[in-house]
Amino acid sequence: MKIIHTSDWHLGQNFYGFDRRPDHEHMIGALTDLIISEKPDALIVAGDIYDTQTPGLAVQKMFVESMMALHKAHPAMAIVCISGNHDSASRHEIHQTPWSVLNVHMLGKIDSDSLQDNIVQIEDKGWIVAVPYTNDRFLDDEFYRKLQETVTENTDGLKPVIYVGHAAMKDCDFTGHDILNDRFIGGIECTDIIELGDTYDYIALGHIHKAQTFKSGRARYCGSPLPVGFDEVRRGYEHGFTIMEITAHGDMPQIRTKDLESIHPLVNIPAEGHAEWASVIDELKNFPPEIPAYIRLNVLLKDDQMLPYDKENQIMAALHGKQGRYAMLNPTREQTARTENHGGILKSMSMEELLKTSPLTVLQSYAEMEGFIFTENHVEMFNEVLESVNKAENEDQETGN
Ligand SMILES: [Mn+2]
Repeated sequence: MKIIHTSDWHLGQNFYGFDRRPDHEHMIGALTDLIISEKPDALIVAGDIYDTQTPGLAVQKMFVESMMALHKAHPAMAIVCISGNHDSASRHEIHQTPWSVLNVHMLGKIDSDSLQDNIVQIEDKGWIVAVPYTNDRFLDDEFYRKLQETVTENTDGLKPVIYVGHAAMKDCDFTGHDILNDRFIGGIECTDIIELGDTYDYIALGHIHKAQTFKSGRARYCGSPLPVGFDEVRRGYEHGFTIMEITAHGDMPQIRTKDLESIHPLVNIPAEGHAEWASVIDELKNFPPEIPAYIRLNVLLKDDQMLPYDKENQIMAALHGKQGRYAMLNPTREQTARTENHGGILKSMSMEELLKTSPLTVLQSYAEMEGFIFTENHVEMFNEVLESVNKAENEDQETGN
């Protein structure tokens, strides 16, 4: 079985007032070409099709036309498309019936009582188990065990079984996602991939925009084909599509990637960290005129320095005659920048590392990132609170509560 794995298109994204439609059309064009040359048995779209739960009509039309183009590129190919946290699960399933005629499977929900409905058979090749994003608490150990049982009952044990999901997995590289502000982080919305069980030969994931393979090569986030934000172009972030091939149940999946070059690259000035206003404007003046980039300016402010009152004019003058477009200013106080490395440690931490870090260190890093200075007094107060929390917990355990 050969599949192309993609996710996190975020169609209709309002990007600092710019219309990303040309970027999305270019992405769909590249995917169409890839399907024509690879002729996969299935295309997997692992959630976050749209950027919002109520996409505009023109965006919905673009989605329908895109899916038709992808289908026509190789009509024998099945398409399995699940909803993500950005999509509306109900809206996702509205046209499920007509789509199914074209071997396009739109799955927005999963029901414990009819799990077999989410198992898509790829004729003579294998199965795809489609699990859309859900924040329902019923997705506990029992759910995955029940799902595995249903999969075993409905498959032959010879052909490969692929799991498709849209979820945050523990111990992944969350670079580009604001882990301290995103609700799903911190263990609350994180799934331990072990819970899924060993039935699946390849776990095709969406949600995390940084492409990465884990679980000894059996699980992969394909990543967003286009950078969705300016933090997704730093530190070796790659964007594109994943091609996976596997012959029999138990085989190792063979994974390849196809890079996608965005027609409007996202550019940070400076490329890493922050720089003072004059130096940022200089770099902007020297920016190659022929690159139609969206640009973020990362400005460092010292002491009580303010941004210049005519900043917009200076930016426009620096960009004069260039194809690059100014998207946003990202200023930071020196205090924050100086301690950014501290917060940076937190940002690049795996979930495992984060859980091993002392609560005080986590709080201090967070406070410093927010520009709040932690004094000895605060440390003392925090330790007092922590002590009483620990004490209460111990007492609970002793009394069996
Ligand atoms: Mn996403």
